[in-house]
Amino acid sequence: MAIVIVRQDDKILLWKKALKQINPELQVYSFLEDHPINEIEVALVWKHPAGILSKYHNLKYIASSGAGVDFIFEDASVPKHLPITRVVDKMLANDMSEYIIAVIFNFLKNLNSYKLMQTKAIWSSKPYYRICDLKVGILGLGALGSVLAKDLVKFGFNTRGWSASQKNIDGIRSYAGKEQLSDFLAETQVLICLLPLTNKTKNILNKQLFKQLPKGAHIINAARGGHLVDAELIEMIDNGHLSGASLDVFHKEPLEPGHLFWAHEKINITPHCASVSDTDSVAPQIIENYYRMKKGLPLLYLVSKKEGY
Ligand code: NDP
Ligand code: OXD
Repeated sequence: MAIVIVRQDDKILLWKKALKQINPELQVYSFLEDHPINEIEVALVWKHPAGILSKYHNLKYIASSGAGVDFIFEDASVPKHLPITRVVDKMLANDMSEYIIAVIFNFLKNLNSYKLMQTKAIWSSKPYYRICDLKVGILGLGALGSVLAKDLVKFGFNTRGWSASQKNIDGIRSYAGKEQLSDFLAETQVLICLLPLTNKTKNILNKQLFKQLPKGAHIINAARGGHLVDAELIEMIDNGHLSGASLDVFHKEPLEPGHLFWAHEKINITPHCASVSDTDSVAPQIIENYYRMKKGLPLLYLVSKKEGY
């Protein structure tokens, strides 16, 4: 009766410590140490090596240690019958909101342009936006997008959101489904992507979508690199339709050294750090689900296999 942590970064010990702190009796193993394969019932994963999970024959479910689960669906060897859970966490949502708000203010006040001008010793001021001038649109009003939407409203931004189903959030104009996407885009000057990466949302940030935004719009992608068609973003910035983009996520991470995004003056890059699961904040829900599984109760934050999120 044990949990195995499978990830390829340096956070395994941190997760182990956070879980053991709640229940020191719990058997928690790193996949890198000697561990009883047949006793493993839960795999707590983040970008695990493909193929590895099929060796745990007594697995009851797979827990993503992040909000996203696309990397689990991408591993064709993951047994199809296993439930998948994901992280829904207040701190994760607040961190994302703070990140996006910082990026929006950067855009509003041209801070990146000034940083660039500083490197060339250029003294020249630019017109700036005010909060009241700007219409902000969020693709995805889920655990993260809905918190961001409420925070943007508190700041006074004119805010709209697009999701699969209609939402009722105070101060937000809600658009739903493919039929309402064009209306949502028509006035959105800052477009934020917080969608899960699924068959339906892959490559959604493409030329055809960008063309429907007003001239000068800014793109923020903090969801997944697979949402964006990189070459079409560059084309639409270079032809002047878009003013620029702020990207936290990429097709291949780390972003490859020669990628055109690195040197593009109108593209801001952060290294997939918008919001990162805090082990102490998230560990209680991992343990809660472990007990639920033991008691045969429904798991929290189950992913829909059909929808892929
Ligand atoms: P949720 O599943 O809670 O929300 C997803 C939202 O997207 C929902 O509102 C859903 O609509 C909407 N949606 C899904 N598919 C479609 C579609 N085809 N058309 C329209 N709307 C759609 O996810 P989270 O908010 O928790 O996370 C979103 C993503 O953010 C994660 O999947 C992950 O990729 C990324 N992320 C990035 C981080 C970073 O550091 N850069 C950190 C954490 C997450 P409905 O509500 O109607 O179902
Ligand atoms: C997540 C992420 O999905 O960090 O949680 O990207």
